Amino acid sequence: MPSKILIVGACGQIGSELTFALRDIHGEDAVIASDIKSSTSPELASGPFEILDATDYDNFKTVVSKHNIDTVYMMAAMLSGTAEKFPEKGWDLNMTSLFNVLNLGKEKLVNKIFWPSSIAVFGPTTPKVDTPQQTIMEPTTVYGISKQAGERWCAYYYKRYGVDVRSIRYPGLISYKTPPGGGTTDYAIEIFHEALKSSSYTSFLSQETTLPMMYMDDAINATISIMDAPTESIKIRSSYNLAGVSFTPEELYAEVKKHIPDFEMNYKSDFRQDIADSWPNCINDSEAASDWGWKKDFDLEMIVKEMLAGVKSLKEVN
Ligand code: AKB
Repeated sequence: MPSKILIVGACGQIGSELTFALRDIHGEDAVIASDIKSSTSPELASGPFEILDATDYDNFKTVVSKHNIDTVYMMAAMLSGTAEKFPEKGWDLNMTSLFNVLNLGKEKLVNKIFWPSSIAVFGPTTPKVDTPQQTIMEPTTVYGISKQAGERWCAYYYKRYGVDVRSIRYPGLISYKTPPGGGTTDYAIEIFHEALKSSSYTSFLSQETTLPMMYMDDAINATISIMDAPTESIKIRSSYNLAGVSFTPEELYAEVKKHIPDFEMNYKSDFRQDIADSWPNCINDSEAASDWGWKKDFDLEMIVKEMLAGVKSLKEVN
């Protein structure tokens, strides 16, 4: 049986688009989508799909053996906002699922692993501007602590057991195909849906909160590029900094308003403001560029155009 790719968390914001992209490259049958619940997306369900609880090692192992899996993209995670509401659950899901996939690598049941980290590994003591790859990391959220610890475990499993695990510190990701699940950067997606629905939006982050963001196409491109890169070019085995474009809610509002002139934006910060304030404004990703050729394509203007067209097309279908 030819070796295959497994996406864990395929119903999520990144997992769904990664599944479509990898199926385009390798063919539908070569990419097994999996999630803890069955998919409501006919597109996802049109290819092979497994119910998989990433915190259950035996369940994981069975799916891996059944499909002769070579490569796992472990995308299941509890994001920053939700994990603050359920700290122990967040820690348990994020760490147990990582250990399970790393142990599959250690047992040589899979050859290559992708695991996502995040800008949440940084904290209030980290330099906020041009945040270096190696710097002070004192995250103050459960999500950030789990990602920082996870990075250290990835580096440990690579060094000690030779597990080929690769990782990226994603900024806030902007996409329209699948809704995000409980992140601090979700305002930058909600704004498009509300702009088209009611011409007004109340941001849960203040107008001057600058955060690093990225369009999903760039994120998928980066994910596939790091996994396709030759082993010797992956010099960082914790996780690579990755930058897209940094902007504030106010700047995003101004760009959306160019397309929807009567669009109104209000601001009412909630608990996610503290989280956002602890993260960097913009990231230095020169090592991803020099080690495996990372380069972004989408700036703010392009993101806004693509998002408005994408969200509109969803509304026409529904
Ligand atoms: C979140 O807001 O929790 C995520 C992230 C930056 O990792 N989008």
